[in-house]
Amino acid sequence: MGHRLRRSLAAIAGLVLAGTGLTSVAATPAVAAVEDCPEGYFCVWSNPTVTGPLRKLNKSVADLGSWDGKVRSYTNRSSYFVCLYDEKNYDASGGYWAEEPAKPYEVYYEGLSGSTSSVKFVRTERECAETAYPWWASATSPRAAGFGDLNGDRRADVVARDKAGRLWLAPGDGTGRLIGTGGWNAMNALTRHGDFSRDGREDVVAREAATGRLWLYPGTGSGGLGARKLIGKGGWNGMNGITALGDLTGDGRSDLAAVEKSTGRLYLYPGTSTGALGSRRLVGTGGWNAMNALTGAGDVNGDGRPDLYARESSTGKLWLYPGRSGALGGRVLVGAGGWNAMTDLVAVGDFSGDGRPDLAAVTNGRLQDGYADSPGSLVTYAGLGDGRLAAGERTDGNWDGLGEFC
Ligand SMILES: [Ca+2]
Ligand SMILES: [Ca+2]
Ligand SMILES: [Ca+2]
Ligand SMILES: [Ca+2]
Repeated sequence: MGHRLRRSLAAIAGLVLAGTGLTSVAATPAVAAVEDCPEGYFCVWSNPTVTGPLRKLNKSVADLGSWDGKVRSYTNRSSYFVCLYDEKNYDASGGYWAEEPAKPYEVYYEGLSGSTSSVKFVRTERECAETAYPWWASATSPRAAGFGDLNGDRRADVVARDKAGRLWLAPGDGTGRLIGTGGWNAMNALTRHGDFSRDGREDVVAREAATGRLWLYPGTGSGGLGARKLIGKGGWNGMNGITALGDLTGDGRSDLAAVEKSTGRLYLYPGTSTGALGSRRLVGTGGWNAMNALTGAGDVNGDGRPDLYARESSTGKLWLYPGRSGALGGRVLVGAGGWNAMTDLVAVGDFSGDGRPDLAAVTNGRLQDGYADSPGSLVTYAGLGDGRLAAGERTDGNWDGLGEFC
């Protein structure tokens, strides 16, 4: 990666910025040059003090041409991350720098010699060197699981929210497709498990942070999402661990579970024929605040009822709560510890291709297996059919720099 130093304009110019009402020093030529960069642009200068020839950019340039290696200082007034590559054609292998959006009064130096050969505008930092979506592979399951598959091809799909608030479908062949163009950062819970709208297609449920409302985004059956429908008028900010978990009540409709923060009680919200949620019922009398992750992994023990995995925050243990008729049975330990090293637990059905539901997790960089792990590694756990999981396999290391998964 090219060596670059970050300096605020005030630091290099020794000034209080114009427009703050505190200006007491006349602008120097350097300040005038920075202010020549219009809002919405990424500007580069050929001198290291924001002076000399200026080039204004508002779109990616694969080859800077006469400016190749000449960029000595720059500022970003665009709303994009700007990737500065040492190689042409956005080749990250030679090193790059990702500049944050909208830092209009910060100026950056390239050191004694410029090294930038190409510049790319992207929405999220990870796109400087990676795809916007995570790399996800899933095998075709011998039978439809009834969940985890948004496009009906019997391959488990992952939905990923990126840092820019877009939603991506990763259908299991290593590709990704945009299914939500923006605004998803307004949601602070995402979950999906089967069909709520009664059309046989899997749906997504999301909680809106500002209002505590719960929204149903009906799946189109081809991987996309249709117009949303309100299924919870408010109060959902009082709940933790909102988890679609499948049909626990046995009426063929997918249900939702959530923990009431004030009491630690686990409630089941049964799906109904209208797509709305029915009256909640108590399925866990207390203590559920001790859990910091819930996931509805499907029928992992093969008795026909959907089950729930929960992670205990104080111990990092993973517990299985087997589904009963409209209730949960006594818990069984399936992970003796270490699960706090995971940011996300992703349960999207069978992705190993043996018909048994599996579990995936994304590391958060905490200690794992006795050594510090890097954040953003995907670890997959094949379901054994009796609720237990095979040892985790590290599958891909590029699940970092993303938001939530479901
Ligand atoms: Ca699929
Ligand atoms: Ca549906
Ligand atoms: Ca079960
Ligand atoms: Ca499997």
